[in-house]
Amino acid sequence: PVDFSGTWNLMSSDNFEGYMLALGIDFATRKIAKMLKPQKVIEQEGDSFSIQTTSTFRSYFVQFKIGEEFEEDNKGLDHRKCKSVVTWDNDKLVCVQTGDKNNRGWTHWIEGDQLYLELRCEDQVCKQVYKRA
Ligand code: RET
Repeated sequence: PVDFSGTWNLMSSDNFEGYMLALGIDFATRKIAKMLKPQKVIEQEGDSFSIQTTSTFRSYFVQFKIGEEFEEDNKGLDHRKCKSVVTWDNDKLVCVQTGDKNNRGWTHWIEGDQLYLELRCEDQVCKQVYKRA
C-alpha cells in the first residue's frame, strides 16, 4: 500500500501563478510565493493524515481522515472557508474543497521517489513535483 509519510522538497512548479490568481491572492504575496521552495512533511497513519507545508515566508497545516468532511480555513492562503473531503482514487489522494470557488481541490500521488501534487481552482491547474528529502 502507498505511504505518503515523509519529508518532501519542491523540485518544480508549473502555473502556481495561475492558481494563486484564481484564488485572488494579492500581487505582493504572489511575487514572494512563486520564489519559494516549500517543504512538505506528511504523516500518514492508516486513513489519518497531517500535511505541513513549510516555507520561509508562510506555512500551511491541514489534518484529515479519509472520507470525513472537515472545515478548512485556508489560513495564510486565501482565507476562504471550505468544506473539504479527501478520498482515495486508487492510490491517489483526491481532495474536493467546496466553497465560493468552483472546481477547487487537489490530488496527491507518488511515482518512484517523487510526490506529485495537482492544485485546482476554477479553470487553473498547478502541477508540482516534490522529491524525498
Ligand atoms: C504558501 C506560501 C504563501 C502563499 C501560498 C502558499 C500555498 C500553499 C498551498 C498549499 C497546499 C497545501 C495542500 C495540502 C494538502 O495536501 C506556499 C503557503 C498561496 C497551495 C494541498
